[in-house]
Amino acid sequence: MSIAPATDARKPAATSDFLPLQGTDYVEFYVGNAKQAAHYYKSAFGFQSIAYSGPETGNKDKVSYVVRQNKLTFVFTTALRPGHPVAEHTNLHGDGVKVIALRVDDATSAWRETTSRGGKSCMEPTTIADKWGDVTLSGIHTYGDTVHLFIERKNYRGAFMPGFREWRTHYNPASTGLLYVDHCVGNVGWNQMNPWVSFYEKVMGFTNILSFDDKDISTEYSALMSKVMSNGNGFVKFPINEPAEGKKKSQVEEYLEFYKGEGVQHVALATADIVDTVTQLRDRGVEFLQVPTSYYDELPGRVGAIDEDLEPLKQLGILVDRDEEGYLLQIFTKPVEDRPTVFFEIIQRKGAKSFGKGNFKALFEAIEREQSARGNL
Ligand code: TYF
Ligand code: FE
Repeated sequence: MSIAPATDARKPAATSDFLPLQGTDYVEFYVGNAKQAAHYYKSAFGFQSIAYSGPETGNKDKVSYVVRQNKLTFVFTTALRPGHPVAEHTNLHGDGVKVIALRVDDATSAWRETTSRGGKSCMEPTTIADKWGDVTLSGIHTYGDTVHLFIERKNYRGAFMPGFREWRTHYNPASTGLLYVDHCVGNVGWNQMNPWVSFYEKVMGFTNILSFDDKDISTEYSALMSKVMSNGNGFVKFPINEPAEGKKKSQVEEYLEFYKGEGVQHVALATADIVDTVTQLRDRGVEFLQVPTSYYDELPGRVGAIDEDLEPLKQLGILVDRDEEGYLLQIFTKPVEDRPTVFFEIIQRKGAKSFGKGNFKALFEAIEREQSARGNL
């Protein structure tokens, strides 16, 4: 692992930041059945109903449900007809992340700055309006069929954005304490990590804040390389993984095979109380990767004193890692689709800005056990 000295997430964005980002506005999933997906995320993850778009709101070809928990907004979209681009997307990829939407002050400037640096447009700046105000959107392509939309909301007062109506229901399961997107990880093809690192540097002005090479990760375990890209203020972080040659088939290769290309591998969701959050998620049926209990025998020696009691961490399978600035607690769900593709990480940072390198061995062995059970190792 190497930590590049240039970027400090606490520093204000440099004046030269040509793409100031306020954070993740929403993550949109293209799915086979948005009604059921929204229900799953409400029931299992504790999201609340926010907005709906479909035939009743004048959208004849597709349906979208918007759910929210604190600053975390997910959109689930499905096609109503075969041949629709959303249907083509789910036919090829299965359920997956289509849009990582980023909040900006000026979506027109974001589009101009990124496309003039080589970003491929997927949406020219477009302003949509209703009686609650207007929202300007623009966007560029990133890896695979994934896109980044730039969302300028100014003082829009509606439920989500024009085209959506408020979604009210009596079914409102309690929050599980999920707060915001900590990072979104992309899996890219062989030798594609560095080209995508350059894309985030040149087109979006991000910097490479951490790197994991195959020697960090691949000696005995599922081989991959990873570089973490961050925007200037550190609110948006995109690790990029590529497979590496190892003794076994890389988990990244398994993903690429089943997703039929590059795409989002995991979305890390922040919590301020991981023991409580994971207890609730588990009670609602979310399945997590498990590490051997020996992991907890070695933990005190590896990370030293932490605020949390060891026993609940062990009961729940929560992992801990320390860096120069503090420590973090994290846990990974199993893939949330039948294809072994997208999964979630639940993360609580206590000062640490790293990504849990000390957990890679235990984590990747747990992933390998799942891969092996699927016959894909
Ligand atoms: O985002 C990260 O870098 C950590 C670790 O396939 C990680 O969550 C890296 C690769 C991977 C699973 C987790
Ligand atoms: Fe992660």
